[in-house]
Amino acid sequence: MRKPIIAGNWKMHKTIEEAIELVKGIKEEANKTDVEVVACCPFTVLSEVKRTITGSRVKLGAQNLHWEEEGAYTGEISATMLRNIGVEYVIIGHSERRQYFHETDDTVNKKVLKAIEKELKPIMCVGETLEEREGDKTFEVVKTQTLGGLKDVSAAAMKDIVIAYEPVWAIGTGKTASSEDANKVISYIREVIKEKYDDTVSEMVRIQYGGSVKAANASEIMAESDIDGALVGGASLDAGSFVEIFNF
Ligand code: G2H
Repeated sequence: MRKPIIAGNWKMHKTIEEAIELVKGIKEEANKTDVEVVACCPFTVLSEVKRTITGSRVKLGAQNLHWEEEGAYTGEISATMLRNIGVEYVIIGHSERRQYFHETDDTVNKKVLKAIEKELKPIMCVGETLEEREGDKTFEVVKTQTLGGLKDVSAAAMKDIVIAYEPVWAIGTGKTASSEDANKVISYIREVIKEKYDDTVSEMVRIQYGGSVKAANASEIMAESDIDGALVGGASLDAGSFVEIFNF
């Protein structure tokens, strides 16, 4: 049995005051559910959010990290720094990072390996663009991204890895993949994991769907057999809507 995991990806939103208000609005409800609830916040609010969620079941997540231990990397944040302030999850390779900050399967892989080494749990994102989907390349793209990101990742480490399938054309656009289509791609990712590892790993790994998830479509998405959770952007910025989503 895979435990459902609903993660909010706040992206570049929320001041400290706004962040505290948001997590105060979700933590009590999060304590009543068996669903794993994660808030992936901007670096600047992580400490305050950590303070606010302490004693609740909400887990703390970041949205990026650098793969080096430390050094002259102006503007970057290391895995050790994230662990130091109590971060448990970290989003890696979100399509916005691939698109605007030139992240590749190779850099995603370096980040995943460093996160594992430092006992952070990666939420590794994969997904095709509209052009790739229309060119019938969806399966090929998600396979390449999944295997590229998981290069040299051991079977044992897979228990702490979450994969997020986010079709790029569905992100922030209001368009959602139909839940059946999303389930088909996610089942395929599970097949890819099975080929690389084995049945046990493939049955254990949690795979989320992301892309315009909201209260109105969460239950339908979560009802699919291979979908174990959601990575939620816009709809995680409001406590009421995020609570409705994780109470799908
Ligand atoms: C996809 C998603 C969260 P949204 O990026 O990662 O954002 O729900 O706004 O489409």
